[in-house]
Amino acid sequence: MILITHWDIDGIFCLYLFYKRFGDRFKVYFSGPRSINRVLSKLIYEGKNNEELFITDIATNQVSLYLSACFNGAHWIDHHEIDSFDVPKGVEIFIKRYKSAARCVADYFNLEDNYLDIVDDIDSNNIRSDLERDLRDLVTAIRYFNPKTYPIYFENIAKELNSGIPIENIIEKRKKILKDYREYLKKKEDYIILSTKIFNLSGRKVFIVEMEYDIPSYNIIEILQKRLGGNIDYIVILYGNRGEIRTTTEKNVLEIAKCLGGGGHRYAAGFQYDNKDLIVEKIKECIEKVIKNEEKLIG
Ligand SMILES: [Mn+2]
Repeated sequence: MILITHWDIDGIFCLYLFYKRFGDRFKVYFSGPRSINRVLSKLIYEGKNNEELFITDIATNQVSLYLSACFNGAHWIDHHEIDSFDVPKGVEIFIKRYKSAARCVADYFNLEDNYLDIVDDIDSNNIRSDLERDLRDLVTAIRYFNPKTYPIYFENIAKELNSGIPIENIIEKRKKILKDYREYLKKKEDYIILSTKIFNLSGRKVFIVEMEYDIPSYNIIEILQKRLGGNIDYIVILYGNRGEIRTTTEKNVLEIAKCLGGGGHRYAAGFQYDNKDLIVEKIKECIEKVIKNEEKLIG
């Protein structure tokens, strides 16, 4: 059996639930929506497709569904909204609109778990405690400082969770890397502020941040809120060839992402782009268009 899970906190908790359900009788790989096709192709090329496959917390695309059909049964357990796809024979899709994929996994296998609320909070960007923030930033820090070897760290965290070690101890053991990451963020604060353009579009506050560094949107938003204060209706963060859209006022950002050819969730969406020179204008156009449509609906 093979599990491919997302390389974030939700993906790690999915892995933990698989350990809980199956012990360690399976091989795990980490991937994401932009690398899933490559990972599946590689596994098929290496002849590993005679195994049963589970994929968690990674949004499907049509090609990935076809690739997963080459395995000895494939199961997608996820919470990302998808368009209607052609689902090939032997492929099962289990998608529920929960806040985390971990909750979908728990539902799928009928497991109870005390950590699901924490994962829901973190994955839906609704951090409610220092513990949740530490856990989120720890996972980011591990990937940032260990871009090649992070799977070993993530597997160990999931195994420690499964052996009953409290989450506080799991974080405490790795507090050095968390501290280093927070110091790194502190040094980048001024850069982030200087990279932010502020607009008022149809009465809504819009921040567009052009980033040279791969700092996650949640860290950027916390820095912007701390330094500039207040809520932000739309935050668009540009990473060179892809953008992330977020809101701190529960605006629907999915429609804006769709207007830019992307997708995601209502409060967290993304898109890709080629032309750096045109993208800011295009984003502004899409935001204006979406606001106009919303106002039309309200009447
Ligand atoms: Mn997720």
